[in-house]
Amino acid sequence: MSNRKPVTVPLSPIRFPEQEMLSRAVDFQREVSLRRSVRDFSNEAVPREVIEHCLLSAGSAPSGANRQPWHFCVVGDPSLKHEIRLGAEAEEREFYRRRAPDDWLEALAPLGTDASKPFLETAPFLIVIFAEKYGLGQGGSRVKNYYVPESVGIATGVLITALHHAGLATLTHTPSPMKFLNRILGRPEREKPTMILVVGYPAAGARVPDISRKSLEEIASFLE
Ligand code: IYR
Repeated sequence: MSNRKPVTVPLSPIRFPEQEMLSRAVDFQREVSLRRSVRDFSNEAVPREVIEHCLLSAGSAPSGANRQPWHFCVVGDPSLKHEIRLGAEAEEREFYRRRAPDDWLEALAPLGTDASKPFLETAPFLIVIFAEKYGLGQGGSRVKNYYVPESVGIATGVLITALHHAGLATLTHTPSPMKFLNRILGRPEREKPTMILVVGYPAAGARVPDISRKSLEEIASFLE
């Protein structure tokens, strides 16, 4: 057992009167409920500074033992995007033709997805999200990370929400398997790619599937 005392600093609390708290919660719900996964992107450039701030928001996510076990690879280079598209489409062709069981293909039918992923080249940025399986300490020793999938999942959620809040569209794309991303992007073996977040503006006239969200009663129970 460690008997080291934690070093502390004062909390900067954020608190609002109840009325304001409610209107903030309502406004936020309205805003995030407008987020949709977009598959039809414009090639219009996006300011890098906006992406940087959204990444810093993602980096503020809670993580196991504060290890912050994530790496975000921001890809804007057209030849890298092209390589990623080729790698992803090769895996996706296998997925749609062979790997996916019928029930999975049926579940995806309403979304109209297939193995063709032009948005991987059209969108100005692909943010490839890596989960750090372990860190590196002094002299290259392994430092254990904790709750890695949970931590990276939370950070990814913050990132998606921050990008949406800034007025950008995203798509969480998960070609499987994703190992090819380590090779293309030169990331070490101790980093596991978890998804490609496609970022940009929607194409003019973009349409999205007509889907609904579960009600509060379906997603939550109150035991008061
Ligand atoms: N990775 C494939 C298949 C896919 C899987 C799920 I679960 C989705 O919600 C959407 C697609 C693809 O990107 O097409």
